[in-house]
Amino acid sequence: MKKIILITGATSGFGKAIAYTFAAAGWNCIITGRRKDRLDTIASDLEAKYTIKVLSLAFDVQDRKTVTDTLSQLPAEWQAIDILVNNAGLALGRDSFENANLDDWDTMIDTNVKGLMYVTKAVIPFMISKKKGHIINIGSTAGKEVYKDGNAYCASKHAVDAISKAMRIDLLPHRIKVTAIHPGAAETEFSIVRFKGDASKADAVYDGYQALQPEDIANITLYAATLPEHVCINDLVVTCTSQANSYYLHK
Ligand code: NDP
Ligand code: 8X3
Repeated sequence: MKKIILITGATSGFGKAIAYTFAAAGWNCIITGRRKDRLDTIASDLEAKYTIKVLSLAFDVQDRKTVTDTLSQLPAEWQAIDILVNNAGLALGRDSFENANLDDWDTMIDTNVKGLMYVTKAVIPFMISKKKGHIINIGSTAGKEVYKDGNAYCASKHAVDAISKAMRIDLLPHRIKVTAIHPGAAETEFSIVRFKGDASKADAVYDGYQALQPEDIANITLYAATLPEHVCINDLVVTCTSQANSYYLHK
């Protein structure tokens, strides 16, 4: 029987690369995100390229009721989820605390923290009934060190780090593995979203060095997901070779 992975934020960046990498490895994929058109295109492409099935579910992870209703009513053949990748997330703005926008703060915390918790809470019952499962949370180097003007984004990713530790303890009796992967700078749509469509600001983030690519994180996710049953990578910080941590990037 094919294994099932559920990936949030699969319309772009890491999530999309994770979907392609797992599909190529023969996993059935549940892909989610808000942009239904992108989900539909990706689903058709994956099913055409690989001998797998794809279920696409368009929802906003911030919407607690929709998340809960959609996931608790998954078709029976999709309920035996082996891996949940909590990847949906974003940064909005890069402003000093006193200048930052409260709506941006709300969106980051509602998406990166509360959304991750809503999705996980809805998926855990399926894993508990199987007495196994694996939750992979995409954190960030921003969840390890706070950098200037990172305020709420860094806080949200520190929360992902803490929530991952909490899940690992609480879910231990249910044999659910919890892995947190914390990437550094990676070339995705992240910066164009953060800078609200300003392509020159977004491009400048990746100028002068070779940043991580989505496939790098997808391959690492597949590695973490396919270790023997008794082995769990708990916490993994991954940067490109030019980056040491949130502060030191050699251009
Ligand atoms: P992208 O912008 O390329 O992808 C973000 C994904 O999240 C999209 O698929 C988007 O889908 C989804 N998403 C955002 N908000 C919501 C929402 N409210 N509900 C549902 N889905 C949502 O960026 P990345 O691939 O880089 O980001 C993925 C994760 O990696 C994020 O958690 C980010 O914080 C983290 N990260 C990124 C790094 C980087 O440098 N790129 C480094 C470290 C961590 P849609 O818009 O269709 O809803
Ligand atoms: C994304 C990496 O350094 O822009 O999480 O916060 S950073």
